[in-house]
This record gives sequence, C-alpha cells and structure tokens, in this order.
Amino acid sequence: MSGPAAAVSPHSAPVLTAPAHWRVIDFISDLHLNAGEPDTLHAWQHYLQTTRANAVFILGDLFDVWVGDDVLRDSPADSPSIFAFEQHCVQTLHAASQRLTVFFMRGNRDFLVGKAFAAACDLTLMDDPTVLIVEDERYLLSHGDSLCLDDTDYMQFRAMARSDTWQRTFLQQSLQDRCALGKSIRAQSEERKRRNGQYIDLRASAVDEWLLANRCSTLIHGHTHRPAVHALGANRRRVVLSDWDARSTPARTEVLRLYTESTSPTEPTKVPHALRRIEAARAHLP
Ligand SMILES: [Mn+2]
Repeated sequence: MSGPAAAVSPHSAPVLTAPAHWRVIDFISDLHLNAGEPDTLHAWQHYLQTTRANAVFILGDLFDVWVGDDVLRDSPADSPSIFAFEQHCVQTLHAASQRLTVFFMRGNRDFLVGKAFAAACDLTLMDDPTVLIVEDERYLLSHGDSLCLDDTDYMQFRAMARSDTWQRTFLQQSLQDRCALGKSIRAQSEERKRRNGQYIDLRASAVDEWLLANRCSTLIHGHTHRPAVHALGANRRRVVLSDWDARSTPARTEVLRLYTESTSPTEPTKVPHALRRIEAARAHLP
C-alpha cells in the first residue's frame, strides 16, 4: 500500500474488504524471529505450511530486527550470507503466499521492511492502522506501538525513526554498521524498560478515538505481549495478541483465529464472529 515511512492518519485508515470466500482469517504478531531461536522459526514455518486459514495477517514484529530490504541481495560468492536467516524467512513467506493470502504490517522492530521485501515474499504490505471489513463488521488492525502515547521516550524515537530523512541516512550505512546500530537501539530500549520497571500500555482514550473515527468496534493489536480481551465502553473491545516463544513452558505460539459467518466449527457463530486463540501446531484443525 505504501512505502516504509508513510504517515497515515489513524482517523481515515485505509480499508480492506475480506473477499466472500474467506472462511477463516488468522492474526499473529510479535514472533521476534531471529537466528538464535530456531524452535520459534520452525513452529512458525510449520504453522504457515499447515494453517487452514484463507488469509494470515502478520501485525508487526515478525522479525526481532530488520535493517533493510537489501539484506535479501546479500550473496557473497565464497561464503553463506550472514543474512541467510532473513533470506530463508522470505522463502517461507513466499511459499505460504502461493497457498493463501499474506498481509504484513510493520512493527517497531521491523519498520524498515519495504517494497522489495513484499515483492520477494509475494505478500501485501498494510498501513498501520488498517480497517478490515469482514461481512459488514469493521475490525481495526494495528501493531499497537503508536498508541503507547505515555511512553514518551519511545514516541520521540518513533517520530524520528519513521521520518524519511532518518531512514535515508540509516539505509545509506553499511549493512554491518546498521546491524550494530540496531543492536544498540534494542539494548537501549530494554534498558529503558528495566528502568521504568513496568510496561506502558496503550492509552485508553486514544484507542477509543481511533475506534470511533474508523467506525470499528474491535481493535486487534500486538506489541505489548499481554494477550487479553479488554472490554471497552459502548460494546467496543481491544483484543491483544500474544508474542511467540516456542522454547518457553508452555510454548507460546498463539494464533488469533476469526471464523466468518458460515464456518463456525462447533456452534452457531457468535455475533459478530467467533474469535479463538489456538496453538500454531493445531492450526490445521477446524
Ligand atoms: Mn512491538
């Protein structure tokens, strides 16, 4: 839909209408894929190969870090690329895109994902936020970080890092320098979290404002790693996705699944739709 830096007014979010033949729609986010966690990578690959969803929406932070789409062109003649992991993930997404429809929204870790990545994966980039209409019901999709307005340090960084100038300057540096810088930005952010001693949630008034402005009753987002359904006023709700960690006990590989009107697995579909949390390994089941 747009380039990496595109600023979108949350008050007139782009709209995507689910085609009538979609029966099952999956939402995932915050997998934080990285070469150091092969179990989570394998769980995600198996999920994409087996899910019965017609469409998968990846709502940000699929990657722990993304330093630029040119990692996909890195192919040294005499040794494997240090970006073999990223290249492998792109192949996985491309294979999935031949079987189902894949959408990708950038998170705060992979905001430098761009058009070359989307083309290589054969997927569709989405703006944050985007309205998804399923059988007349309007869902607002977001990564969620842009609503954490009380995290002032992060909001400052975000404004800077999403600017064209910052991104151009960053992308002009060598891949090695970008990796080092990415690491230090992540370390600073972890340090800030430790100092704050608590996580900062989305600001409730801003959530309300976004939902109202886009005539949606449900916000689906990730980012906070605090899976929950928050009931808001006036029949509105905020559904928060889980992060993934296949090595934790129990493993966290959660998929939020939406069943459209005609496909409720065991019972008549709840109004407006059944939303269920399922484990990735069971994604092939009804
Ligand atoms: Mn995030």
